[in-house]
Amino acid sequence: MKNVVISGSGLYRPPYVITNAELVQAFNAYADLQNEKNAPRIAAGELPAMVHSSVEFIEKASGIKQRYVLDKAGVLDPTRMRPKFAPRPDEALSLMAEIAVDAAKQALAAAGKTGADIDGVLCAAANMQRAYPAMACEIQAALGAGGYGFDMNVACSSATFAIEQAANAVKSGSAKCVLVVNPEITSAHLEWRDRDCHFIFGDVCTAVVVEAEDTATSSDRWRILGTRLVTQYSNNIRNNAGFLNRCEDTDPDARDKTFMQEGRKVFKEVVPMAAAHIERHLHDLGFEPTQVRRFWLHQANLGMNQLIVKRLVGQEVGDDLAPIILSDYANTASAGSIIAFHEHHADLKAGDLGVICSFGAGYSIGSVVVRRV
Ligand code: CO8
Repeated sequence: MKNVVISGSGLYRPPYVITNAELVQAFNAYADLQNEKNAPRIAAGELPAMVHSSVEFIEKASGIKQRYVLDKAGVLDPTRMRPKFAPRPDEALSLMAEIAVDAAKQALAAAGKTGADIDGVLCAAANMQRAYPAMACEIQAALGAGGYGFDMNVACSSATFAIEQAANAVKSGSAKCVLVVNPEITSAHLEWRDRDCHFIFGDVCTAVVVEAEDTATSSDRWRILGTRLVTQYSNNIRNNAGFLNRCEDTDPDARDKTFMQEGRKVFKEVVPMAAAHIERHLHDLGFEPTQVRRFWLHQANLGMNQLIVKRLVGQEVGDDLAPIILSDYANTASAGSIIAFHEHHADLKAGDLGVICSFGAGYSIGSVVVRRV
């Protein structure tokens, strides 16, 4: 079996930042408008009044301080509360493909490759812009890549699950050089009108190049020592938007057609699952968690990441062992652990061991154990 490496990564960062203060101001203005509109029903006890959000709560509960978005004005307009994107003609590059191509070109440049070197494109993300043709085919064409492309969705674990598919394709010889790209336009599926979750997500796109070690020319190579995926069905993170909605005659704007979660349950159930998963994966590869130089974890909640690493290494650890990027980016679904890897690997030395691990809806957990070549 060939050795397989991650030989380059890229990150597209959207042009706009929304701070917690800006977000809370817009949410509170929306809540005031709703309360005014519904005043008679609230007075009659038919509806609860909406309660204000708070910057202090958001930072304390999640560690998130700001998020990047593709559209700011629509999200912060208290009469709209969602991004506004102009529809594009079928002949134009679609929005998801546009940000994917940006991140992909950076990853290709880092790996010393061009689109022509790519013979597999996996577009892996928590949401796809359309049903078909696959986003991956459009991205493949825009990059001038050959081979094949397909889309895959395992929510927040889409990127790690795709890295396993890419590594297996290279190992088996069905592809030589695979691009994994994660365009996460989470702002379009976040319920900005729900106080419990309006602060959670941000937009971004990440990309990595996966190829055989013997074709890699980049000086920045990470040998994939092993990948492990697991899923366990749970309704605690759910979104019922789908192609059957119009046949069910349901309201497309109903609460269940955007992101919903039981955040407390997710926290309690996923922390032990993720810690045990990483520990077992490392053991099976002959390592102890204390030998890991860096954990690039999914970025959903600061406390969650601190607890997972504490379970693994037995003590409180700082940013050096498990870097946190969600303070700047918020939860970027499957891109979170890849942003952490992209921004925080340059200081590691040859021989250093690292773990990329995602966890999220499904539930789904994916770990990728790597060593710097
Ligand atoms: N401002 C002020 N107070 C608030 C707010 C707010 N915005 N929201 C809630 N509160 C109040 C509540 O009303 C409650 O008050 P009381 O105690 O009086 O009832 C109190 O704060 C505590 O509320 P919670 O118990 O809900 O707060 P937590 O401490 O549990 O924190 C979190 C909430 C931050 C959501 C936390 O539970 C968490 O982060 N959990 C983990 C979540 C997680 O990991 N989710 C993974 C989802 S990511 C994923 O898989 C991707 C899915 C696909 C993405 C699709 C794109 C959109």
